[in-house]
Amino acid sequence: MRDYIQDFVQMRDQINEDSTSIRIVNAGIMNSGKSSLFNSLLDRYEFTVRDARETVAIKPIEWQPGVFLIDTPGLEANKGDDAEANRAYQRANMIVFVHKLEAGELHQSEINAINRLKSLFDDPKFFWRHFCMVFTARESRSGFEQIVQKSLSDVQKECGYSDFKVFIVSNTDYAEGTDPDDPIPELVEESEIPAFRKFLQDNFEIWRKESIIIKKIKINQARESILSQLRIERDQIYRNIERKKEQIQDQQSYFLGRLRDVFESTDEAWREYDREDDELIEIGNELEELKDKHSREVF
Ligand SMILES: Nc1nc2c(ncn2[C@@H]2O[C@H](COP(=O)(O)OP(=O)(O)OP(=O)(O)O)[C@@H](O)[C@H]2O)c(=O)[nH]1
Ligand SMILES: [Mg+2]
Repeated sequence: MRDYIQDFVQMRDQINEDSTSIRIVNAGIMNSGKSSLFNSLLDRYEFTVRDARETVAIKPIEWQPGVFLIDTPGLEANKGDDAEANRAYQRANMIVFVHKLEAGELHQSEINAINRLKSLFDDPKFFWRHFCMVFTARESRSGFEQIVQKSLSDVQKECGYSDFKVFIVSNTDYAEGTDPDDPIPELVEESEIPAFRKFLQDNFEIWRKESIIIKKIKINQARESILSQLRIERDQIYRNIERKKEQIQDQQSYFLGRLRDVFESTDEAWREYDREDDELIEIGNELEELKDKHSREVF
């Protein structure tokens, strides 16, 4: 039998841990600038950046006390569900979907990926409240507004919502603007990284409060789920006991029947024996009489 108490303790600890930390998780196809975006937030080179498929494992880094940035590998169009990444998205306080403007509008595979992320949540409203989009490489396209507009209208059409926060950033401008040898504050501002960072920071308090409510709901859900499994197991045990009882009763009545048969046939044998006994006495008597008669006749 499973150790349900152990399961519950594990679930409760996980929920408690979730409620005490804030997790910001990025998502997007490979090479979209996910790791670069988180490095910009951190103001340091923490996540490896390369112009090829680079991030292969989920990597959390503490950005501020209790606030984690979780860098994920690129979503692949034809890849099946990745359990680890899915768990990270389900536990996220904010999912940051990253798209690089150099690639033009959102690709169908990215729209599908957003729908897949949405399907990880029971409540679509909850999902959209914890979703935002960041377009990177702002400096690479002069007409980026149209690309963003078209992308958002596609998301609206295919995913059913587009009223989430959108940032159009440049990681390269930010890096250039924050060069300690030659800082360019205007370039930093233009990169929209500070605005994105402020948006996240402004939400910390809200997410912390929300986490307390979610924690209560989740602990209740965990309790209910463990209880319902326990009830199922208890009913199964009762059914097994009933089945065993029936089997024992069947066996008992079978043996009692057999015993009755044996007793009856023994009684019959005794009666037969008694009858034979009477006959024997009779024959004995007859013999004695004959013997008497015979001896009288002879002498
Ligand atoms: N021009 C420009 N290039 C960028 C920007 N952000 C990222 N890049 C470049 O895009 C390439 C990929 O960046 P990454 O941050 O590694 O992208 P990723 O999404 O983490 O990639 P994977 O980990 O492979 O999924 C690198 O060459 C970056 O320098 C940006 O804002 N502007
Ligand atoms: Mg990466």
